[in-house]
Amino acid sequence: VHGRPLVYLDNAATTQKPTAVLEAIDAFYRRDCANVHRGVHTLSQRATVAYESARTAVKRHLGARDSREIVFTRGTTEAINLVAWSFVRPRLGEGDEVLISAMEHHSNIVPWQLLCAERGATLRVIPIDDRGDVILEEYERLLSERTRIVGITWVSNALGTVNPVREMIATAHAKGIPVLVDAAQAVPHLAVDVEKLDCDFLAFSGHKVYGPTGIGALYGKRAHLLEMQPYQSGGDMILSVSFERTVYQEPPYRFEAGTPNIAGAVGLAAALGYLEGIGHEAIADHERRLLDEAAAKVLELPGARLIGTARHRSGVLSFVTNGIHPHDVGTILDAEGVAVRAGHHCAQPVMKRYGVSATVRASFGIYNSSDEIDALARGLRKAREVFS
Ligand code: 7TS
Repeated sequence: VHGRPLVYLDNAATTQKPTAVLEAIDAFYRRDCANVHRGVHTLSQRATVAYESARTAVKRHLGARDSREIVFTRGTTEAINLVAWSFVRPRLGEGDEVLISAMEHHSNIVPWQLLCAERGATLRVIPIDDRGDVILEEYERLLSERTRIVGITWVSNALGTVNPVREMIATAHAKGIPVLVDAAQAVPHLAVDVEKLDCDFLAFSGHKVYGPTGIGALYGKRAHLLEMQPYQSGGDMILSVSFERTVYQEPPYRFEAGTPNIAGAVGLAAALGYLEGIGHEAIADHERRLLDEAAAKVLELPGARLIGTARHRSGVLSFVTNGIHPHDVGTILDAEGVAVRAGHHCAQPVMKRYGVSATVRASFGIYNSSDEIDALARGLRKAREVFS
């Protein structure tokens, strides 16, 4: 980039793809390309096996009990919308409440706002403290007999906060309230076990875990999925259709109308296998070191302030530099070959909470190195020189 080696520190937005993922997609299109669940011919059967094996890979990676608890979606956004419209909508009446946190990505805010507006319900927000931790006493206070769902991010894309989701789920369940976990920023960095978490739903995106774009998954407890009506409809999600009456497939197929992203699922399975090959402990150790190094280097910069200093953080370092707009920092870093995100990170309420309009965000992945943190620091010093 601009004649420099690329230093890619925008992994929270999307990740680069390992060769294993590219090759799996290439092999699918070259050797096995056909539609799924319909043909008797060999390629169709191979495509179906590849697609359903990918579902098993997601089940294994999330620690789910049953592959039928995995619904393929376009990503986290579509998974949250599916829960909102198919699970929550029929349960949400006038005066009911949906509870989310103050650090949600827009995709875990706007669907609930739309739904609440339609049903005459209220969106409630768990406040966060100055460090970027949810205030758990407030959370408990906000859980009421009117709360129909809690939607909480596991890891914040704007602050890096790792929320105590297991405890939060237990607290909600003690009051009989189901919980959806937005794991878009968690699956790339943490070990996930939906059985241990006991979450009702969990959503993530393939492209943030080194897989392709346009594929992701929703984990949902089987009992919930069985109760839910289709969200979109058409081919592949039916058992029989007549003009009088249509009988839907069982979950998960009921929620996968139309030709799915077969190659995407194949690529996602390869990505999860790749991550498992490295191992979660190694990933966590490596990324923890990068995060600590980057935080120390950023704070050496005069006038720099971290946005998000929660006790437990992962993947993301958000900061502002006194007197230099984040977009200017981002532009100067780009000229040095360093890719960061500058902006509100689709979490405008978080920016408001900290009284800033934008931050610079460096976010880390498995392939980043200490040398790259040095390149970030050099770029930041350059920005400081240009603007001083
Ligand atoms: N939830 C969180 C916590 C996210 O960080 C994102 C995307 C989403 C949901 C939506 O995921 P999608 O794959 O459906 O778009 N976050 C970002 C980001 O931080 N920069 O670009 C996208």
